Amino acid sequence: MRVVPSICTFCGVGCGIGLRVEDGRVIGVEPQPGHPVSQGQLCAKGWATSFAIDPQNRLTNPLIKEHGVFRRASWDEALARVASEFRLAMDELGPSGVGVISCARATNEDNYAAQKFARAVLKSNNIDHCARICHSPSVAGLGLTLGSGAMTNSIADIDQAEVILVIGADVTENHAMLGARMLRAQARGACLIVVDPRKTRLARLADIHLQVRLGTNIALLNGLLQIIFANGWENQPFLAARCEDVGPLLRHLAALTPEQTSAITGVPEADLLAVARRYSQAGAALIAYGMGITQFQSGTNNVIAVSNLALACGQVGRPGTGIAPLRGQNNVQGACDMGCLPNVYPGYQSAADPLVQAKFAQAWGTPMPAQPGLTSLGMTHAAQLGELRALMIMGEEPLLTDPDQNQVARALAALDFLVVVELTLTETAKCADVVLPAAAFAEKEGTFTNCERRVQRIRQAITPPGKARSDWQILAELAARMGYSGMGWGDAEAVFAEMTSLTPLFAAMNYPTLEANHGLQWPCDAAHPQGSPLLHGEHFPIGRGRLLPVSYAPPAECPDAEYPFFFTTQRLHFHYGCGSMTRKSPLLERETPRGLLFMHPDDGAALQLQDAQGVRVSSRRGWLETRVQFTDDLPRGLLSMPYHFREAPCNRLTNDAQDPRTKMPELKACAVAVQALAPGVAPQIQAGAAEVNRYASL
Ligand SMILES: Nc1nc2c(c(=O)[nH]1)N[C@H]1C(S)=C(S)[C@@H](COP(=O)(O)OP(=O)(O)OC[C@H]3O[C@@H](n4cnc5c(=O)[nH]c(N)nc54)[C@H](O)[C@@H]3O)O[C@H]1N2
Ligand SMILES: Nc1nc2c(c(=O)[nH]1)N[C@H]1C(S)=C(S)[C@@H](COP(=O)(O)OP(=O)(O)OC[C@H]3O[C@@H](n4cnc5c(=O)[nH]c(N)nc54)[C@H](O)[C@@H]3O)O[C@H]1N2
Ligand code: SF4
Ligand SMILES: [Mo]
Repeated sequence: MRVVPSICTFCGVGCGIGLRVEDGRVIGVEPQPGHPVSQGQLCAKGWATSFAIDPQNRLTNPLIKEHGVFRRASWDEALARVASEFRLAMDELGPSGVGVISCARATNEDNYAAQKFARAVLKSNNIDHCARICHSPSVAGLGLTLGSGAMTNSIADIDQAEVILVIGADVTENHAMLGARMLRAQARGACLIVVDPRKTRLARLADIHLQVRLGTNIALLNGLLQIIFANGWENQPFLAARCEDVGPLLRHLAALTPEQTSAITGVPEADLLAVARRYSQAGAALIAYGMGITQFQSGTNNVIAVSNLALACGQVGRPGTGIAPLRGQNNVQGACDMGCLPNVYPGYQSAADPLVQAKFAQAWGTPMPAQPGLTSLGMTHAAQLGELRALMIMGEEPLLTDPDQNQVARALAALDFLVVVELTLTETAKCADVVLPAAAFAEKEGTFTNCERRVQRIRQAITPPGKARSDWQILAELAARMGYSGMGWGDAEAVFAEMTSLTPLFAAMNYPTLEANHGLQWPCDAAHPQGSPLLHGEHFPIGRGRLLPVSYAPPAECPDAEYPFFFTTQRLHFHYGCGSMTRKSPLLERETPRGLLFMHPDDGAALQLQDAQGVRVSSRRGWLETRVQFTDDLPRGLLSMPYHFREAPCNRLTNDAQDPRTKMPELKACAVAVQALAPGVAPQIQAGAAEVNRYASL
């Protein structure tokens, strides 16, 4: 048995793992001793990796759909078909008629190739990925206020914080190693504050839990700031030296009172006062936040409100302080950094800037698109209008994970051509015309960038199953067939080297230095050859920090007589995303029953429901059936579902009302009605759960 060092393929913490390899198979996983992030530990998902990538659960051949049925095809035939369909769409509609959705689970090298393919071959800025529905408001909001959308400090700063303020993140479940580290910090004396409408595990263990009403983040954060300024607790020297004029924000807050804040948020005034004092007066306080901040139509403003609080108290730019957007996917930071966004090239170089276009046109030997690109949901809408004809989806499952499933299904059906590059035959892949088998992380070389901007090496431990190939290899081959020779890299290292040569943020990185250091944190350039664990120590990339006034606005859809419950969505520790990987593990499947609706027992009693009874849940967009589970984690009137279960797809219900700046949909709030199924009647299964492995033989 060999043990090959790598990085976990699930969440953005980026734990160091060892892949145990025997007879060409990954038979198990162990924690990497001495890894700076995971410190020799892993969560249940990390331990279960071998099931997720097992050849038995994988696509091994290109597939072409004929008369509604998939058949095996050679790479030659499948790629020829993809190339000709993209050509056809481009001939008819030009570059705006085609697009690529990239993959935050794949490597930086794969993502660099995806955006290069979109821009250099398809001549289109229609390139996006799941950050759109995850942390796009962080990229935009912190970009506006600080000049950089990434985590300002490092994970290790948790150990130095006196106060840890967690807003809208369920850290012990979703960033388990960080949750554990926060609890260790609390045990050594740090004050832990959690702001969440649910009593999460961390909220129950916290020193203070502010159980805010759903969607009232801005009211709460503005209210805390008002109390801070009213008591003179702001950091005057920091404001004077490091920030732009605070006047407009002060005037904006002047009319607020703690009574009003308490009335809107449901948080007692005494708790508001305690949190305002603790956070502002701490020697070092850090804020960590997640989807409870970003997944609203007010997402960008929520992020700005977080940033206002941190800047006003000067809790940025020192050890133990900072703003930590807890990036979700193992490589979502990287997919953003690589420019898999319609508005930026690698390293956030603006796609609208003619100088940047000229730079890449010269480097890549072909003109660059000047027309702005579409976001992922923009592509969904364009497809429905017949304005987008051919789409490549590389490692995403929008049919389960995008809002308003019925609308997504209509959009995919309206396309002339869909190609999906995947590890398994997901629900989205089943809709495709061509499916291409991708190599999983253990089967390729490359890098992942975790939530603290740490670029880490992953190593090939085994060969890909069947004919599967790395995403970048597939894209390079396709580019060549479409007449572009600028992607003929020999290996992943060559892709990385090209990227660093064009991206100042990564200028001093290369594979040997990454390997020697357990990865390096960007910016990593001549001035910072060892990387940058701490950002904004002296100044912000935009010079002075900006405090921007933002106002509370309720979610787009609130409960009413027809749909009387507020509905939100969440994650569970034992499953990941669409479940296409974690649900392959019998150990993880055993931990969590299929599809659930969480409800306060008193709401259940009012509806005369029994625990575990079948219910039909409906919203203005669709309905589903599942089982109810009573829990006092939730307040009365608020229901919640996890989004991992294809047989109970909560995104049939969710609303795609969007943040005007980033097009982030409001995945965390909509209104639903609940109807009991007769006792003993099993919920209707939405998508054949028994199909999980039906296509394995293909
Ligand atoms: N086990 C597991 N881990 C994961 C993932 C997974 O699928 N499974 N996915 C990964 C990904 S992609 C991501 S982005 C991260 C996400 O990690 P988190 O950000 O922790 O994700 P969620 O559980 O969706 O939502 C977080 C919290 O927001 C709260 N919330 C809802 N509305 C509000 C509100 O109005 N205000 C406040 N303050 N809070 C609110 C919810 O109650 C919930 O506890 O997790 C990553 N890690
Ligand atoms: N209601 C609701 N909906 C949500 C959320 C929510 O909180 N509530 N959260 C949203 C968030 S934050 C996110 S990030 C999205 C996530 O949405 P998705 O990105 O669609 O979810 P994943 O389950 O991570 O799907 C990724 C797919 O990538 C494949 N994959 C893994 N590695 C590779 C690789 O190397 N190459 C290729 N080609 N494929 C690979 C896996 O097999 C898997 O099927 O969901 C969003 N949807
Ligand atoms: S905390 Fe995240 S990175 Fe670490 S083992 Fe768990 S899923 Fe993997
Ligand atoms: Mo995410």
